This record gives sequence, structure tokens and C-alpha cells, in this order.
Amino acid sequence: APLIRREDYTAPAFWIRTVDLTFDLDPAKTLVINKMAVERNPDQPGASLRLDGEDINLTRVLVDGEPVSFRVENQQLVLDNLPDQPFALEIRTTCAPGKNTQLSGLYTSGGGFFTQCEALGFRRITYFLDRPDVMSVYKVTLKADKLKYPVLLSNGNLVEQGAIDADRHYAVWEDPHPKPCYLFALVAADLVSREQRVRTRLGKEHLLQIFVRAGDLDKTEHAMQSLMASISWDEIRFGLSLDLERFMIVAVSDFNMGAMENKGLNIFNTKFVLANPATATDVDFGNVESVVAHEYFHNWTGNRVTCRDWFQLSLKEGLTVFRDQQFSQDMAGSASARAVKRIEDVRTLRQLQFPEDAGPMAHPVRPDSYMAIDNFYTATVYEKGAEVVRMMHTLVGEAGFAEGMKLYFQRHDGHAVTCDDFAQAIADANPESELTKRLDQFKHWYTQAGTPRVQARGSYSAEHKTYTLHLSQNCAPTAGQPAKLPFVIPVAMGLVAHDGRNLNLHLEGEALPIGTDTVLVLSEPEQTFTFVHVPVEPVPSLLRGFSAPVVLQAELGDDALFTLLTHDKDPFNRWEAAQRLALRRLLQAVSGHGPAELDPRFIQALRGVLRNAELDAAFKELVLTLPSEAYVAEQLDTVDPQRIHTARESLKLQLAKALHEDWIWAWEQHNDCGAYSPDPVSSGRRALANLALSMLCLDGATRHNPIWTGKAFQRFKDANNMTDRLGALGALVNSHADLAPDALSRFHEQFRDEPLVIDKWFTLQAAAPEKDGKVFARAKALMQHPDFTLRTPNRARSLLMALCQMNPAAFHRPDAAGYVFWADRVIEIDSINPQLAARLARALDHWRRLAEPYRTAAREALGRVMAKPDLSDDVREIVTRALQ
Ligand code: DPP
Ligand code: ZN
Repeated sequence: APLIRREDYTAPAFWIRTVDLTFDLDPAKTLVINKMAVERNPDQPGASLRLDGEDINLTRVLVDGEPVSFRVENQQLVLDNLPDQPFALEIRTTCAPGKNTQLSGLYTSGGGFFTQCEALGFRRITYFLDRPDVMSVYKVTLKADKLKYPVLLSNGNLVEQGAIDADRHYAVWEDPHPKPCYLFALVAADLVSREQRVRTRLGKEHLLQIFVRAGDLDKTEHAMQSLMASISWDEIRFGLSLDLERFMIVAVSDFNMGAMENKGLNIFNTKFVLANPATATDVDFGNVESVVAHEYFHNWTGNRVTCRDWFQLSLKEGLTVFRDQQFSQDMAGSASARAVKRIEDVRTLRQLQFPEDAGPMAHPVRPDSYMAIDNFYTATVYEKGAEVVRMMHTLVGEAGFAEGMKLYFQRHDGHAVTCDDFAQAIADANPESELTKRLDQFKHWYTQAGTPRVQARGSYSAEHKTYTLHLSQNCAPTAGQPAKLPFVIPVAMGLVAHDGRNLNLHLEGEALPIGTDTVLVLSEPEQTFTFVHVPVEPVPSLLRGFSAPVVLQAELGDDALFTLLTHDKDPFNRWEAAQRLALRRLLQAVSGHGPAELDPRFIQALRGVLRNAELDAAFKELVLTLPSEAYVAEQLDTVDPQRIHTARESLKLQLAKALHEDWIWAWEQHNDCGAYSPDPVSSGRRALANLALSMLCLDGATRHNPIWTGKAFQRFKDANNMTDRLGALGALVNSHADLAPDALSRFHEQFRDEPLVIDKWFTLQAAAPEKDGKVFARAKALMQHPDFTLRTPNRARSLLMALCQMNPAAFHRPDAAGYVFWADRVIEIDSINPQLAARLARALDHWRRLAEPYRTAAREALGRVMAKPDLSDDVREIVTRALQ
């Protein structure tokens, strides 16, 4: 397929004002009657109408009720010589939902019908102008077997339903809000629902429904609570109210994405909606809360105001991720719990987005071209996009940002717009802000790929009591962007004295000090900031709260980092200091330079955090967890995954041994949380207890001391919630304890009818720390397990992503068996579900930075995938970029 370019955008030649769809649903052959009211765009007189279609059979085309001549060209239905006046267009097609393994368009799952139309799935249902800037009002009639599909749903309001004959029934839905076709949805299935009526601040009544399979009703309470909380949060924070009488969520177990924000009818991957204490972990509860919120928030940021074209994807995704992150922080409550959420978000950004921005898939938050848009639902568009919105929020302040949002909706409600429109609205509402003064430059965040580096150097003059901070920035070239212009980088910061005081900041030339933290705006390649009346030499605490998505190179020595770890008022930078101290030691161990033994001072500092009565358990767990192998790899020019693994495992074991008594203390203090509740305090306690247990098992397993693995086994059997049960199972499996196989088979037996739990069972085994090739062999063998299938994305990911993306030491093998396995799976899945295959294909994005023999073997594997006949565009784009 050719590259599609942002600069080639043109408005549509026709508008489709209304759509009247009738579905006669049958897995083998579904008939779709599509009646549209079409109007020519007067700017394009004489243009032909080109409707997109894919994998559908055309049976009839009528214009104003009369048959017309047409052509089908490159999968498009082309109609020439259409009238200048509005006309009625009727198209009949059939499709085979039961054979749709791509899970895009109309497909079957577990005996029901479901749809997924974003980004380009609607063309697999009917011929249409499948682009987000064509917005239409929909009426949808569903006809289906009554017994098999008792529930018939589509967007908007139910206006009619009834029997057709003894076996079949129908329902008619109308959605009053004009929408792009990617927000269309239908469901026909045998489902039950949890219902809730709510009254919003505007005084309107709404019906909330969550539809699931009959056995899952006891897993819907948390999603309903999250939905109600999201509705009131958006009203309070942004003045945005629910605009529908009915808001529905449907759970489906075969789904490519996490969830989909179809107007009034969100469709969710079961993984992000179902949760109860017996089957879901604290992390799952948190994910359900944030994904429910995310999809709900899309109702305004995405649906009411949508994207002009798919290059603008971050207009809705970056903004909506920012909103769901803010929501989750507010839900977490305490300052410390908010900081924990921020640390987790940054960890994700660094682990997924930074590598993406440094590899062959690097692209701007607003990409310039693509082959398959599905490949651009990325960490860059989502997570970096959210950071860009967050920086605007920092530069204009919370109230200013709320004003900007108000203006954005005043200007653009009901329209399909661009990232520029969004930034302009935020800026225009805040004419005096730093954002507005440098808006054009700020927008380099949308146009330039790559992670900027910020160097910081400070010097103190004891004589003048001044502290001079020199900041500079640069950004490495990325594909197609050899030279970068400087970014606008908000640097939140403070100065910390070695005795622990957070010093008052007084910038040279200003009349008054400005408190103990401020935001410096770095917009030039180099800038110097001078602070006066600084009583003692300070340690700079820079990029507090991770105020910009950059790599900070501050060259702080261990002394300075220990000071920040102990005294910084910003919890993010306390954690960051510990990560830097640990990273420094990990990198020394990997390179073989420097001691392989951890120094007492570092161990003592971690002990100090662990035993600190002021700190929350959740924060301690984050500080005591070493940086991941992926993050270590990110720091290196040449990556030897086995060396990194060996180094990290060795340091982990040292921490297990050196802090043995402290881990026992931590376990004893935190392992009983009483009745289960997923709140931040008790989930933090569970996280710390589980970390302690895994450290104790690790130490025990190396000494063949069965005490702690025995305790873990007991815990595994007795736990009253999935977080503790899985934590104990993980402690056994990850330490390769003798009891692990028995525990694994008991776990499988107990949860054999819970697919989401069986996914965890696969993941745990495939992501375990590699030891003598056993993990790889086990993962390969699990492909033959009767519960394994490539057709359900969650299941395929549970094994394959765990092995190929999350477990570098098991995947990158000197004998190349990991790469052979990977290539075989990518090729196999490509024929079933190209979107899924393309995700797996990205596991070798970074082959160029691998050391030998990995590098050569990885390239060969990529070549094998590339040579597959009929390779999908999705996979072709990933592999082509990787090999370029
Ligand atoms: N469903 C995906 C999301 O909400 C794509 N819109 O991010
Ligand atoms: Zn989204």
C-alpha cells in the first residue's frame, strides 16, 4: 500500500447527512441495507463519489431509488455524474461476521455479534466515506434470532422493538448526535446487565448499563462505580455533562484494543471492565477505573469534538489520556497516592515511549505519514501526547487550562478539528501565558519526533551566595528529521540543602522570592538562571513531577542523589534519585567496570526508605524495585540482553540478602490487610508485602531454605484475593522454587473457567526470569496447551507478548531460537489478525542496537517475515521501517 500523507488532506467531495442502516444478522451471511442522504460539497463540483469498502459483497446500488452504473476500483465504489442536489443513496451488501478473524468491522465472539470500527472498520460493514470528518445522524435497525441474540444494541436511544415472527425479533435505535462512522457500534448477543440510574448536576436522569455474559455479573460493580465517579468528575472539573439518556458498556472477550468509545455504546475488552477481588488484582482494578474513565471522557474529547483526519489522533487520545490520568490521581486522594500514580505513569512512558522515540517507529505526536493507521495507536500518540497536554496545563495553570477547554468546546463542538485548533484554544484563553507567547515553538512537540535531552550544570558561589543553573537542550535526529528546532520545556524545580531544607527561591532581578518551587521555561538551546540569597550550596531538584517528557542529564554525584532521596519535598524526585542510584550501579555491573557488590551506603539508604514510618507502602515498593531490564537497555548504545539480565538478577539477589531482616519486617507489618478493598493504602500494603515475599523466596531458593517458599505456598492457598494469591504464586515461579509447578497446576484447576485469570497463568510462566533456557522452553510448550489460541488477542498476548516483549533474557537467545519462534508466530498470526501480528512484530524494533550474535540473527528473522507472501500492510510497515 502507498504511504498516506498528512499534507495531502483534502475535504470530502460529499457529505453524508443521515444514515439509515438495517442489519439482518447471521454469522454466515449478514445483509446490510444502507440508506444515506448525500449532499455534494459545493467546493468540489463534478467530483465522483468514492466510497470505501473492504471484504464485503455488493448486491445493489440505487440513487434516488433508481439503479445506476458504478465501478469498483481499488476496493472503492465509484459513482460518477451524481446530481448537484441532495440525493438518496441506497447500498446493499453482505458480509460474513463468523469468518471475520481480524476483529475489525462486524464479527462474532462467544456466539454474539460485536463491532469495532476505529479506525477503518466501518468500511468492512458497508460502503461509506470512512473518514472522521464526515459526520452523520444514524438510525439503526437490527434483526436477529430471538433466542440466540436476546439483546440488540446500537448507539443512542432505543425507539422501537418487537417480534418479527416466532423466531426473530428486531430493535430500532436512533442517535441524535452526528458522528463519524468510526463511532458506530452494534451488539447482538445473549447478555445480562447491571443497571444504575443517576441524576447529574444539570438535574437530568440517565440510565447506565453494563452488559456482560451471565456468569460475569458479579464482576461489574467496580466498573459501575468507576463510571459514576467519571461522570461526576467531568462535571466538576470541566463542566462537561453526560449528553445521552442512556450510556452502555458491553464486555467482549475477543477484542484488539483495550476498549472503544462508540457514542453511547462503549465496547470493552473484558480485561478492562470485569473485576472482583477473587479474579482481579489491584493493578486490574486500577486499569478498569482508568479505562472506564478514559472511554467515558472521550464522549466529549473525541466524540463531540472529533479528529479531522487520523493524523490528528492525539487530539483525542493525548487529551483523553491526560484527563484519565488526572482523574485517577484525584481518585487516589492523598498527595502521596497521587505521586505514586504519577511515578507509575512516567515509568510506563519511559519503558514504552522513550524506546519507541529512539527506534525505527519514531514518529511525531502528530505523524506525517502512515501505511496502516492501526500501527499509530502508539505510546507516542497516547502517552507522549498526554505529556504535551500536561505541559500546556503546567504553563497556563489549572484554572487557565479549564478556561482553554471551555473555549475549545465553544469553538469546535460538533466539528472535526486538528491539534492546532486545540493548542490555539488553550493559548487564546490565556493570552498572558508562557504558552501563548511561544505557541508556534511549543508546537514543535507535535511535529518533531525524538526525546529531547536536557543537560543541567550548576555552580554555587559561597562568596556571592548565588547559585547559577545552566540548562541546555538537544534532540537526536530521527527518520526524516535530521535537525531539530528547540522545544519549549517547562522545568519544575527547587533547591535542596544537604541538611534537608528545601530553600526559598529568589531569581536574580526579581523583587521577591517565589517559594520553594517554581517552573523555569527552557526555550533556547542554552539558558542560564541565577538564584540569589542562597545560604548554602544546594542540590538542584530538577524536573519535579517529571514536568516534561525529556531525558535529564544532571550529572549529580551519589552525595547529591542521597540528599534528594532523603529530603526532596517532591516525591517523584525522591523516587527518581533512588532510580538513578540503582541505575548507576546496574550499568556498572553490566559494563563490568566498577564493583559487582552493592555498597553499604546504597543498601542503608534503601533500608532507610523501607523502614521510614512517614512514607506510604506503595511509594516504598516503587523505590525498592530496581529499574527494569528494558530501561537499563534504553541507556546503552549496544545491548546485550543476557548481560543486563545477569547484572540485574545479581543486584536483586544482593538486595534480597542484605535486607533480609528488613524484608521479614516488611512482610510481617504489611501482609494482613483484612477484608479486600482496592484503595491506594491497602493496595500499596499488598504491593510491598508481595515484593518482600518475592525477595524472601528468592533468597530462600538460592540457599535451598524452604521456609519462605513454604510460607509463600501457604499464602498462595489461603489468600482471600487475587493480588495476594498471584503475588505468592509469582514469588514461587520467579524464584524457580520446587513448589512452583504444584502451585501452578492448582491455580489452573481453580480458575479454569475464568479466561482472564488463565491469561495471568500464561503470562506468569512466560515472563518469569529466565534460568538455563527453561522459561523459553516452557513458553514454547504452552503453545500446545488446550487453553491456548491465537484467535483471542488477550490469550495470544498473554503468552507471546510476555515472552517476546516483557522477557528479554528468555527471548534474546544466543542460539536465535527466540527469533525463529517470533517470526513463525508473526507469520501465523498475520493470516488471522494483522493488527495483532503487527504489535508482536514490534518486538524486534531495536535489533540494530543488539550486540552480536543477536543482531545478525534478529535481522535474519525480520527478513523471513518480510518474505511472507501476502504480508499485511500492518506488518509490512513495521518490518520495513525496522529494516530501513
Ligand atoms: N478505543 C481506543 C481508545 O479509547 C481508541 N480510541 O483509546
Ligand atoms: Zn482513547
